[in-house]
Amino acid sequence: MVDLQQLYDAILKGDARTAAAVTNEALASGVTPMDIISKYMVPAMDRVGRMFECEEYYVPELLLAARAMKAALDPMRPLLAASGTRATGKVVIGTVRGDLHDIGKNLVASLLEGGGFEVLDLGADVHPERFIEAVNATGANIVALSALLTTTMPGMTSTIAALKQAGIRDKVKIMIGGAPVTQQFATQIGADGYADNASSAVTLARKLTATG
Ligand code: B12
Repeated sequence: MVDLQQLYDAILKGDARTAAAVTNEALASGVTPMDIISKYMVPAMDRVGRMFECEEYYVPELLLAARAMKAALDPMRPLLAASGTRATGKVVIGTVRGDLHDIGKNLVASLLEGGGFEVLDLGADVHPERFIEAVNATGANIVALSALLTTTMPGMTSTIAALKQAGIRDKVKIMIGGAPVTQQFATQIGADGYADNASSAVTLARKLTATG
């Protein structure tokens, strides 16, 4: 029986090899990606966040934990994508300009794929113009924006303004998220929806693309 507590500990210690190995073992023994993500990976990253806040961890430890998260997420991607039904919509997702945090955004992207959406992930530190190019190139019907810093939240406002300026705001639904983001902020900047975690992001994306 695989001990998933080891995955939690590996993320905490920034041990990417163990994180990947335990995840592979868990998947092989039939544990679902959603259980691994929600019961072990997200709680581990939350703990890392708290340790950073009380100065037990510094930026190098955060980077190692982020690398371990990625190593655990990678073997799950094909499974998440395969579990999806036919494409229900196209999503362009990215972390806004100036912001390098991509762990939560990656989880949202993977779960959207798992939920049957076609996802183009533009990465982190994405300029508004890049979102516009991607929407035009793919015909996406959802733009998903992530921000983890209070100082980069205005990047969401300017991305929406740029989409308006380019004449494509009404062709897409815009959903936003990230730790400092709130429903109130979403309403204030004219986004179409907000979700506070990756599973709710999938529910929201389905709601936003539902017809009739
Ligand atoms: C890991 C981390 C880093 C890593 C990021 C690595 C990476 N590849 O992502 C590194 C070391 C690079 C980093 C750097 C910095 N960080 Co940092 N970081 C964190 C930390 C500890 C965890 C973030 C995380 O991954 N959480 C786990 C994921 C799963 O949660 P999440 O991102 O919130 O995502 C979930 C939801 O929000 C939602 N969601 C996310 N995106 C989206 C998008 C959509 C569309 C939807 C619907 C939902 C959604 O779903 C996700 C999954 O459930 C947080 C602390 C915290 N408690 O959040 C600080 C934190 C965000 N960082 C902080 C700071 C200050 C910084 C730095 C400025 C530090 C510095 N002095 O250099 C730099 C800034 C660099 C930059 N320009 O971006 C502050 C921000 C303070 C603020 N209020 O603005 C925090 C809050 C720590 C703190 N308390 O001080 N950081």
